[in-house]
Amino acid sequence: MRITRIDAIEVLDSRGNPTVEAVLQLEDGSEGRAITPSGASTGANEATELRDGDPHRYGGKGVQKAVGHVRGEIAAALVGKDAGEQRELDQRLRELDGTPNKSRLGANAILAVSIAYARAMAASRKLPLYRHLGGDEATVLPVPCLNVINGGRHADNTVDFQEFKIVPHHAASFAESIRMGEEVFHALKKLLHEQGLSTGVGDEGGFAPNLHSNEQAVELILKAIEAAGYKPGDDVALALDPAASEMWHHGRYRFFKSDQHECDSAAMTALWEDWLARYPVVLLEDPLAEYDWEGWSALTLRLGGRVELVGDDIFCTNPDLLRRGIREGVANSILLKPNQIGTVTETMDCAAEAKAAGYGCYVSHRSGETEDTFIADLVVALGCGHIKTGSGCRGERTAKFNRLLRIEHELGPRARFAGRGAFVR
Ligand code: 2PG
Ligand code: MG
Repeated sequence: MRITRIDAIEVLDSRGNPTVEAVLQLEDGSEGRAITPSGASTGANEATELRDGDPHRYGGKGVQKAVGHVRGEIAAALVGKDAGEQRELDQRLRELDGTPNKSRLGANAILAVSIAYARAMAASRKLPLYRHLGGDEATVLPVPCLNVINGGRHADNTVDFQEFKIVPHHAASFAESIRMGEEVFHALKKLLHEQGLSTGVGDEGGFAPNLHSNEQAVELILKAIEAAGYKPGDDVALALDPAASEMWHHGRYRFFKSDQHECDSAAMTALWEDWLARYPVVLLEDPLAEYDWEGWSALTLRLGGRVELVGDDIFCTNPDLLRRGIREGVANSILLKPNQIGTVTETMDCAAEAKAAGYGCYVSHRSGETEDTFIADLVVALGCGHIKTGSGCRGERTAKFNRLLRIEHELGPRARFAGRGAFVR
């Protein structure tokens, strides 16, 4: 199947920053379109998001160069050719770029083309995307982890930790799980309102009130779970992403938004051990910084049997970093963000390596998102059982939930909800 057209434009993400949209057509008329998301609390080893740096456009954040690379070099190399399987197309894109971190053409340009190709091929095969990527066995719907309180770099409040998530895992279906999640989300809104706290939302749609401590966020959520008629832990558990790399300050952890106090890696680990004893937490992402490999190993040894420990910044969806983590006993799960590595194939390969090593895989959005729902299909294709894609509101977040609701409906009796078993330890 030959590629007949590749085009791109600059569109907007949920923070109002420009990003790349690519569209790709095949000779049978099938078309695929994709938009690359964008992170704020990015890992140091992520593939390069190419920005123009021209202060006169979008404060330097324009992506005209990346768009130009899609329309120019990438189109010139691929249009008129049979690109073969996804793996071949992605390999071609990597060779064309020629750098280890996709810094020449930009991972934002490359990923948009990679996903657009997957969509075009799925359309050509007349298959839904999850099935095109995951085959007949792609029938597992994930537990959604809703980020209902935002802090850290994602909100303008006094909360240091970035994400406080609810995990409605005791449900018969994805649809039921989402309903439970939304009920808790609305109960939390009511509770915040009653306590005179702000119900304005942060970048990922979670509430972003000023609180007197990080613990208060957890306490409020536990109350909301009960107010919605559920049992904390049994029905709805908790997941956290403190995004500890953002707290890293000269080898220590600084509580940079609340009281400015600092502690070392051992004290941070002790804090998490204490929280795990007090709160029904099933997943802890980036509990330590990406620079703290030793601390991460020690923490994994201590807490790995009790909770899913997800490496986001420390792995950056990168197989080399994941391999180091497996060797050094770091984490027991990996966060999968396609734009951290830059192609569909590399993202799926990373998941396969993680699974082979007994690690969990947790599919993720970025804080800067769009209406693109690729990750919803991806999580079903991988069958890895849990996803984070924001809170209970904001269209760019609910777009992924809505896509998963449609997939569950389409699968009918074949659909299986991952439930509690989705979390490794
Ligand atoms: C994270 C993400 C997504 P960002 O830290 O896991 O929630 O944030 O996209 O800003 O890196
Ligand atoms: Mg993270």
